Amino acid sequence: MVHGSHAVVFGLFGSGLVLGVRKVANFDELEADGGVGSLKLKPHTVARNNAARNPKYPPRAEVDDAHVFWSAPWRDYKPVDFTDDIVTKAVWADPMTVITDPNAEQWEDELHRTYTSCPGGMTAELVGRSSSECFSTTLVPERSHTTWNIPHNGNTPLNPMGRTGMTGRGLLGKFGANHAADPLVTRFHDGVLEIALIRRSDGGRMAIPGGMVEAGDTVSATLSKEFQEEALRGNKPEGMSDAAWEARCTEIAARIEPLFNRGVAIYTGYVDDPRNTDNAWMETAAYHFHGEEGEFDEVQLTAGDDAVGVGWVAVREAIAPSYPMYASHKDLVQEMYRLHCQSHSSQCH
Ligand code: RP5
Repeated sequence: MVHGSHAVVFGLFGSGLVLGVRKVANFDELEADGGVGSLKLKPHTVARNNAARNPKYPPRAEVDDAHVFWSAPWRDYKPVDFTDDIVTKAVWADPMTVITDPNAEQWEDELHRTYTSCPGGMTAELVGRSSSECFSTTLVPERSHTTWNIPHNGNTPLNPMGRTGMTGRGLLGKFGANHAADPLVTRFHDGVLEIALIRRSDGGRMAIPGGMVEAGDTVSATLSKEFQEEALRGNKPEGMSDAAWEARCTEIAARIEPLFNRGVAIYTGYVDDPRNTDNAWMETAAYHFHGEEGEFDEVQLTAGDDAVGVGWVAVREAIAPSYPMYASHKDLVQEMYRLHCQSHSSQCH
């Protein structure tokens, strides 16, 4: 059974915005091959790395390894405060009342804010252990009324993975966990196991074509939508009309749709995203979709030279140490490869 197959559902309920969790029926029947939660835990490093920061972010305060965890006292910690203007104005972002008003309606429903990270926060003892010991496979509330399940500073959530050198929300809309979905789409093509990757515009690293779970969407819908939007649709062949390309994309989408109901869960939980701050962080649900029946043979993502934004990349190349990938994406690809090779050893050489 798939563990952790869940949908994050946002919607208007009564007077307030609520977030609920429910099983995605068509994922429940699937074999996960024991995959979720077997990554090794490590404290965030990308989010503390000023050299790899998001182009819109100012430099953060330096945080050394010994001071990452909240359990390590640091009286002189002076994080840089940064929330991008776009976040303070956006309708998709939290209003400030979430942290200024302990009785803000956003906190009233105990399912409003959920997370999948370590209860009580990451500690040094957990480093190197299996992520299943830390990340829960179901979403739990960050706070139920006055009881917090994560570190917090007054009414403000604190990053369960510890200090990042920055307070505020940066470019993230939600205080606390911001939920994403990452589709790892592979094919075995000309004797090579390949994965669909995009080049991100915010820093140029290669990445899984994932995206935020938006209001009203489920994880499963987001996985398919993001693959189509980020990897497929941007590939219109030169000279093809918009209408012809739209028809082609619709035809491909219909062909691959069944595949997106047969995902293998790779990981759910915290990701080491460069946008993370002390008060807002990314979590993801990563699923693997392998085109076993040649579903992607004809899906020509423009070949992966440096100038393009998307391509089929050999998995072995993507997991090489020298291949720069975004956030925790190399870990996710490595875990997918490990699991896939258990059942498809002839594709892994
Ligand atoms: C990463 O950010 C997730 O793993 C996901 O790939 C991505 C979602 O953010 P956007 O691509 O929507 O910016 O942490």
